[in-house]
Amino acid sequence: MRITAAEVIVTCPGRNYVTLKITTADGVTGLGDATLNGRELAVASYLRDHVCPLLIGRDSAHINDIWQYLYRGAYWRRGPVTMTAIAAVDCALWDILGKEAGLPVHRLLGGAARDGVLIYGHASGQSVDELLDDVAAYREQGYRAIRVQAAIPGLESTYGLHHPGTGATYEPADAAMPSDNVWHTPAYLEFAPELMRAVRERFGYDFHLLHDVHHRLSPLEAAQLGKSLEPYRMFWIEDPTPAEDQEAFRTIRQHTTTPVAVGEVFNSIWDCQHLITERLIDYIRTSVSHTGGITHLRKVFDLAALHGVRTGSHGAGDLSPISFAAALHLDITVPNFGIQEYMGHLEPASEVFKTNYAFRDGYMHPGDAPGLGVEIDEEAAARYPYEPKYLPVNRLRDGSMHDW
Ligand code: CS2
Ligand code: MG
Repeated sequence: MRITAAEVIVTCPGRNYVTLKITTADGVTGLGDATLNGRELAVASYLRDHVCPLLIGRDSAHINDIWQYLYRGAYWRRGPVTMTAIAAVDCALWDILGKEAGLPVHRLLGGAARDGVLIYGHASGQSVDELLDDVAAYREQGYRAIRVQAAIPGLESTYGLHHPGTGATYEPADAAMPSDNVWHTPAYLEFAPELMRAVRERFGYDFHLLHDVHHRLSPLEAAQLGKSLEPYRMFWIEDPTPAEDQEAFRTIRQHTTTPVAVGEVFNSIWDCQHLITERLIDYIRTSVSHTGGITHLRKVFDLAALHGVRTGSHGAGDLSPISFAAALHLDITVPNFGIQEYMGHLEPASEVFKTNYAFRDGYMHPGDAPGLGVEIDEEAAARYPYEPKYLPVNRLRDGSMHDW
């Protein structure tokens, strides 16, 4: 059906989200998540100023042609801003297609290949004891997979810790200007095995244990970490070394059998092609909202399936409920599904985004509402104006820039 409107909604219910709403001549609307943490306004402008005007009058059912038009037509290809904008258009068009067909998107993608989508939650603590209590809380909720992060003794800050009192999730974009964190790798390499040993000693091995290194090690340090964690049978270590140096992962592969996951900072199949075809990783974490939407992410997942790599998509709280819903529709259909991150969303996000997905017995279910199954309350969205927020930066103790 002919596209008659394309609007960008920027709102901050607990954190900033950018949402694209496409409307067709028969009044059907589709939603896409266009949130890029710390660079939200760049994507909002890319959409408002350079994409939305080009959509008016096009056929909303021509998803593939619109994807190619926006990708090839920009001349300046790939990159997080461009591919997040294209992703938002793509997901909104899949949403419309499902609504017009009266079917959930997972049915349009060939239907469910599993009963539910295995998810992992984020346990963290300012101390090992606090972390262990958080793991216990996730186990009691029925989680079958849990990521663990804890404060590193001797470091004043580290990645992935709930801010005390915020409950089951956290938001790393914590200030109107980037806050400075200080990192020291030796302290981390000393602490990580102790942390995993404490988790396994208290809870055993009947749940998946994950950990996010968050880009901070050299390839050889990452190999050392992987080797030191082998006794604790990790489900994966994530982002062990900066992801753009794809060949660096061969060093890790040569030294350890600890599985490796990477990809949340990637935004196209070309970013991860070498890692996948060379089998240098075990899970690809590319997300539906930063990697060109359902149309492109399917291609990444199909390439991964050819090379024994499973999916493990990014699902942090800065990917909106629309993105999470779209991820579930894809996750439940692909043959090489691995796991889906679910960090939850800070309130009052649920005032703005009305969702249909549901958590049962450690698995998520996308639901059977037509399309993606998410609606936006624009009046509620207007009550939460954009707030400038940046992700932290990391420096080493000598003051030199490092990877956050
Ligand atoms: C993290 C994210 O969820 C993860 O695995 O790497 O929390 C990441 O730090 C944020 O999405 C960045 O905005
Ligand atoms: Mg991560």
